[in-house]
Amino acid sequence: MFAKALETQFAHDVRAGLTQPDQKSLPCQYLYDSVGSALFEAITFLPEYGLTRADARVIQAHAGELANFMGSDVVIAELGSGSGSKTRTILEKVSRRQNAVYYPIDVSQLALDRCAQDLSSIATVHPLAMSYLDGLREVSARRAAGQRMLVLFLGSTIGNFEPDAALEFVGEVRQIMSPGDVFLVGTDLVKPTAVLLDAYDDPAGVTAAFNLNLLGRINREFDLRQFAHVIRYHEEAQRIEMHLRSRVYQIVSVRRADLIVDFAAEETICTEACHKFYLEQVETMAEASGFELVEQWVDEEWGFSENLMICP
Ligand code: AVI
Repeated sequence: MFAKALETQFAHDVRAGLTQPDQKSLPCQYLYDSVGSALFEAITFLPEYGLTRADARVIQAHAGELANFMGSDVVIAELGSGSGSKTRTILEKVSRRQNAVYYPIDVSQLALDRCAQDLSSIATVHPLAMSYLDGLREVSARRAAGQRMLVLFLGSTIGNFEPDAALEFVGEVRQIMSPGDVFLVGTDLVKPTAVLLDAYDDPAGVTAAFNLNLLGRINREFDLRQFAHVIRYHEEAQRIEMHLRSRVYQIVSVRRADLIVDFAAEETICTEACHKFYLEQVETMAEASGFELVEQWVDEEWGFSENLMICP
């Protein structure tokens, strides 16, 4: 039932995105099928893409402080767990004080299975195959009276939301949380354009493969050689965009979405927007959503911050 609902949603989103009159687009969450997730993991090892290593450094440096701040009766929820390697450091510190209870929340059962396998030696893992907000409601409902919740949203996934949607999302998270609960949000910071262009258009072509795989996953009738990976940086919007540019005029039939779509030569599909932040903007977002920002732990080497927000 869950798989069928996801397939219906997928077909709907593909049809809606590819029939937009001005700029065709596809939701970036669909980049992460099993091939896409493996390619993303490879991206995190690229010398040009420092974001994930910066995130891990910040967490490594401050996990002890975070565990002390949370005290000894805490449940941990993570929105989009990925491979869970950064979370391991936090769980290790928490497990020195209590049995660590961890709820990874993800729509990908594959990611959840891996995460549970990797982390079950240090925490009691309860994977939730749900949307972020439904999963968080579930964790909040399941916790015992007086237990604090630590919600992790690492890796700057918040940057893949449009700014209004990010604000709305943080506000919705706040509504589910209670006084004393903590939200730890990772944000990639604004940095020189040349660094960003290399990070999202690496010379080995791994990001290009990650981007092109989206079309392959939608429909094997896409000829991936007829599309090119393109990166655009919008300085004012503080946003890197990934596009797929059609090399020629072409018509493609997308059966899963009950759609026949044509692409002009040079026309692009926008597949992802990655917003970069200034520290003050994160503070404004936290406060506008009803959180109090208590810490911003910064990795100066790459330009990344983990932002600790508490529910007053
Ligand atoms: C998952 N997300 C934070 C990555 C980013 O940098 O916005 C996704 C990514 N896209 C291309 N490279 C990495």
